[in-house]
Amino acid sequence: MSTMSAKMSRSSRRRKHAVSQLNLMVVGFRSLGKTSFIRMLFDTLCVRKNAKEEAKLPECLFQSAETAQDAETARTKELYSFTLDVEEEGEKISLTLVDSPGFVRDNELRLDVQVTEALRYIEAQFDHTLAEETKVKRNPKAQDSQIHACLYFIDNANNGLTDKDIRILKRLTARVNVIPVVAKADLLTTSQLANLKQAIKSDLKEHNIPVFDFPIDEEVAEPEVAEVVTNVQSYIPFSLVAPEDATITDPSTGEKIRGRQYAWGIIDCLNPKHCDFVVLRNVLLSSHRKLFKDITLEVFYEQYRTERLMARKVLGSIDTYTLRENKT
Ligand SMILES: Nc1nc2c(ncn2[C@@H]2O[C@H](COP(=O)(O)OP(=O)(O)OP(=O)(O)O)[C@@H](O)[C@H]2O)c(=O)[nH]1
Ligand SMILES: [Mg+2]
Repeated sequence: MSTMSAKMSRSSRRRKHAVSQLNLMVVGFRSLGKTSFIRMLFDTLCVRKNAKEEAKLPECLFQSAETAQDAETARTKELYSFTLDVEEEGEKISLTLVDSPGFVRDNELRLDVQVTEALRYIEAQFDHTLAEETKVKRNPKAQDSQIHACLYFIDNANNGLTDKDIRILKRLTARVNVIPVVAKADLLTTSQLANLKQAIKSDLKEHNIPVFDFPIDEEVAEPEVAEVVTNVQSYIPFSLVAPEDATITDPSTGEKIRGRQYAWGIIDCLNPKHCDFVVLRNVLLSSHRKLFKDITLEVFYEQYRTERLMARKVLGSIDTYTLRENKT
């Protein structure tokens, strides 16, 4: 092995052991299962060391949202985030999950304010990077708090995207990688879900909404995973089912599963035949993680940075103009 390649393999080995940061956010209308999704994802994570105890975790992760009288207390009232040190396929990830309050359906003004608040949060993370970049002495250990992917929850009671969805998605897709998901997929039959997915896909296309476009060339995917997930794009929007609190056992194996029970049978939330959770989880944490981060930095952050610098320039020229005006 030449010294050069030895050096490179050493540095790539080091990179492999370096902790990678990943920040995910969920947004959407009220009560679509955003917090339930965060809870389920949290439940399937392999948390390193005693990080589970160390990290300050939000109470809602351990609360039930099942009963009707709990609905009001279970509602997410403000945006919160928490960070976990996890290990996924041998890679260390510092994972931050951001949950946001559901958008209201019946008040357009309030809705716009809520979307602005979500966007402000995303932009505030860009501001952190911008501030760090302009420092004379940069902190090499500066945290990357940028939101790398944002799941947009779509109400399965509609026959596709509503005008409000379209308006919100247009604003979000200008700032972040948006991944559309259909929550509570258990409430739909197989053909209803297929029709809804198709309707959402054509609405996205018709209105030119640039949600995250999964590359057809699936080189980014791990080889063994690629067998299962040949074309991630075809899954969009991902269907999700969150488990209920009750203990559910698979009648065929007698094992405890994360699922939902009905009079006619059970759903296993981790079964790829029942919903797309496992596929989406793999896309987020493994196969497309780096791509989400690269696009965030190279496209969304760059765009934001340019806008900010332009705005500053304009403000600056106004300042010199007024100064000159005042002098004369
Ligand atoms: N049938 C079904 N119900 C679900 C599913 N996921 C969540 N729920 C239920 O839907 C209700 C709302 O769930 P949450 O996770 O609190 O929804 P949310 O989007 O966080 O709500 P807000 O924070 O108010 O916006 C709860 O009663 C959940 O039990 C699902 O996959 N299927
Ligand atoms: Mg919530």
